[in-house]
This record gives sequence, structure tokens and C-alpha cells, in this order.
Amino acid sequence: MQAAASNIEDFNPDVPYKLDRNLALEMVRVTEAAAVACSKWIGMGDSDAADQAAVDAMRTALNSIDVTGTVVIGEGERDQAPMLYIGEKVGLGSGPVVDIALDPLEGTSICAKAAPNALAVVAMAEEGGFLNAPDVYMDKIAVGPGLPEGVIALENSTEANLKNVAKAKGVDVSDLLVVVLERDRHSKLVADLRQAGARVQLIGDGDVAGIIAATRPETGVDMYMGIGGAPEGVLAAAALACVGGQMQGRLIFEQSGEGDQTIDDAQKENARRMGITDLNRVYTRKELARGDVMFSATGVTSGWMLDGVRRYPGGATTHSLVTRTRTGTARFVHTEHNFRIKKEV
Ligand code: VTB
Repeated sequence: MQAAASNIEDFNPDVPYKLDRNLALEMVRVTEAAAVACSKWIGMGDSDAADQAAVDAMRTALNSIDVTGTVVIGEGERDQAPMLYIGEKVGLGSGPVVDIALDPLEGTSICAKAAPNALAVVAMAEEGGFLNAPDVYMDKIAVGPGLPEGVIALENSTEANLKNVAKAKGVDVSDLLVVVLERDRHSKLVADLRQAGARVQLIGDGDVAGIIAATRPETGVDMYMGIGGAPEGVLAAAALACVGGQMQGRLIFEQSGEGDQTIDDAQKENARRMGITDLNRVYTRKELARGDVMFSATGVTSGWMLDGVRRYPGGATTHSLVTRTRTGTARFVHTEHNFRIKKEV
């Protein structure tokens, strides 16, 4: 019998899989549970309550699946987050040993405002499969699959990236739609994009959805660019590890404390503690999420790819994307949840 994969530099189809395919479907239940729980708070203007509902439900669901899991991308450091903190052990403690990246409610404020693209997200990988990213910012650039390797690079100018992607896609720069978070810090990026002739879609939050959107032709999105959360960068890379696409990310410390040097220094120190030696390193998709990866996202509010939770008397429907590197299959799962039936067993 062949030995199990001893390194996780990248996914190797010839090696027997460690993460059973059924686990991917268990993961849908986890993101569905979080999405349904926080759906009560859609449009209620209370992002903390929405987040708490999602966290509680996700933790309960995770703890009922057959894994020995460690949260590596979670709700924060142990002293800040009582649940699903970095380092928390989750799962039944049987089954495969996995690292877990999660965001029970990616886009708490969009959920509070009933704006589009809030998601419940979970990704799993073999131990060591995710970059243990600190909770700082990350400069990101991403495109979908099917383009030549190296078509995008953070070190390139905005114009060069646009030209390279347009050429690879056989379109004009003016045909490209680039998603960017609407933030003051992006005023130069947005000006440069428009100056070069590209179209820009500004989003309030939710850059995990923004990056996944670039992988799906039906969204019309060609690229994602700009600075968002580093943990969200790892989650997006996990999705791309499964469905394909390229991404680069670089941790950003200067903007974290809005000019407060003490905060920036503390964050750098924290990053070093988490094993980041080169603070300026440009991470590729494979360095952010590698090996046998599984990813599940359930729509909380409707967006590019997923319908949001629809609640009705006695139940709710959810819409999820579940995918894994092993096959690259993207499964869209529509589920009807029946709140009334609690079967006797
Ligand atoms: C982005 C956004 C996320 O964090 O990553 C953002 O896509 C970055 O932080 O949905 P700022 O809001 O400080 O710019 C989120 O909003 C998640 O909190």
C-alpha cells in the first residue's frame, strides 16, 4: 500500500486521501447551521448579535463532527474570543487530524444591514495546510482559473496587472470588472484602475465572496484587488485551492493601528510569535492554503453566487457551495430546514 502523503507542498492526486470526502458534506451542515442561526439578525442593525449567533451555532455543529480539529483561523486570540479562538480544539476528537479556518459570519456589518454577500465559511486542511495568519490586514490580488501562471503579481503596477489579465482573457482592459472594498485606503487603487480603463465594483465588506466571485464567470467579476483582512485572505485562498484560480497576499501592518506605532509594533511581534519570519513576504495561493483542502460556504444574505437564508414559518432554506481540492468539484447545495420536525429516536 502506498504511504500517506508526508508533505503538503501541494495536493498530490496519487496519494490516498486523508480527508474523507464525506467530511465535505459534514462541513455544509456546519456552515448551514451558522447561516440559519444568524439569519434572525439580518437587517437588525446588530452585527455583534448576528456574529454571536453564528459563532455559537458553528461551534456546536463543528463539535459534532468526526474530526480532531484545531482552529487556526478563527474569531481571534484566546484572550479576545471566548469561542472558536485560535488554538481551540474542535470536533469529536476522533477522525482525521485537521486544521480549521473559519468565519462563522464573514460580513457581520453587511448582515446587520441586509446588504449582499454575507457568508458563513469553514475550510479544513491537513495539519499545517493554512498560513497561521495574524489578525492584521492583507494586500490581495486574485483571479479565477484558466489563466497562465503568474498573470497577476502584487509587485506589478495596477496597469500591468490589468493588461496581463486582459491579454490572457483575450479582452480589452475596459471589459474587466475588478472588485475592491470601498475604503479610503483604496482611493489611489480605484483611481488607477479607472485611469487604466477598467470597471470597478466597490463592495462594503465581504472580500471572501469578492475573491470567489472572480472564479465564477456568471458573476462577471474578473479580478479582486486591495487590502482586506488577512484571515479572510486565507479563507479565500482555501476556496481557490479547490476551485482553481491565482492569488497573492502580503501582510500589512502599517494601516492596522491607523498610524499608531505601538499597535503596529505589537501586531508585528504577534505575527512573529505566530511563526511569520518575513513580514514583507508575498504569499502565493499555495502558501496560504495547500494540500488536501475542503471548503464550504453558505449564503447568509444573497450575493453573486449564493442565495441568502430564506426564513418562513417552520423552516428556512439555505444555499451553499462545497468543494475540495481532491476533485475540484463545486457542489451547490439547496437545503430545506424543517424546524418543526424533531423525530423521536
Ligand atoms: C474585509 C472585509 C471583511 O473585514 O476583509 C474587512 O471583506 C477588512 O477590514 O468582510 P476593514 O473593515 O477594517 O477594512 C471584514 O469587514 C470582516 O470583518
